[in-house]
Amino acid sequence: MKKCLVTGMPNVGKTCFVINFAEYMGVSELKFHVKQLAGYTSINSYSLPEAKRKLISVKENTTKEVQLIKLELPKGKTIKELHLIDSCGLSDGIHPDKEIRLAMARTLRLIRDTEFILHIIDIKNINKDKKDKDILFPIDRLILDYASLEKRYAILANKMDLSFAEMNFRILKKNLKDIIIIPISALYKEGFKEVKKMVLSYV
Ligand SMILES: Nc1nc2c(ncn2[C@@H]2O[C@H](COP(=O)(O)OP(=O)(O)O)[C@@H](O)[C@H]2O)c(=O)[nH]1
Ligand SMILES: [Mg+2]
Repeated sequence: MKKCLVTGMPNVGKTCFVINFAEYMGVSELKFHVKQLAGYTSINSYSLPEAKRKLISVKENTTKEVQLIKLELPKGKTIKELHLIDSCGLSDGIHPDKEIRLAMARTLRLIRDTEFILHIIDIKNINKDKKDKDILFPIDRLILDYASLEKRYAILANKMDLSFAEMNFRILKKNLKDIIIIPISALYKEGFKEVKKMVLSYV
């Protein structure tokens, strides 16, 4: 069994990606395995519409737990299991809420301990006045600097359905030439074929 961490800043669409990608891969009932602070794991089951309604939100830091979905992927004649992990987004500075600070610390540990990282970036979050890696927000740059050297790593440039996204995507590609960047819309399940290909090459 292999693990894949979906990470990035708050509100970039991590949870939306995890739920819709699981749906794309044929899952009809979502079973989120949630690590409880007491040490045990509980299972929260949702129908797809229910998961979307309850877990995806415009509010920052909606996801505080580490929640994972077990995906079964057909590869040749065998079935491979992949744990797709969703967790609290990382933001700048020291968050005033202790619960969120602890959740972010858990995400940092996951980044350190997981071999395969899908880094979701909101295509809005690009600083067009800068060059190279500096076009990313500082947190995104830190994740990229660490994970792209140490891990199997790709950026998923999300929210490509938005109007200015194409232009920002071209700028992103031009400035990060050595990085695998897949344009997606987690909301509309676009670009998932490419992601599936990458995931299958890993499991
Ligand atoms: N337009 C657009 N909005 C998206 C997309 N993916 C996620 N969102 C929205 O972004 C917000 C944050 O999504 P969520 O998955 O909760 O983000 P998370 O904090 O990274 O887990 C929600 O309002 C989603 O509907 C996308 O591909 N396109
Ligand atoms: Mg979330």
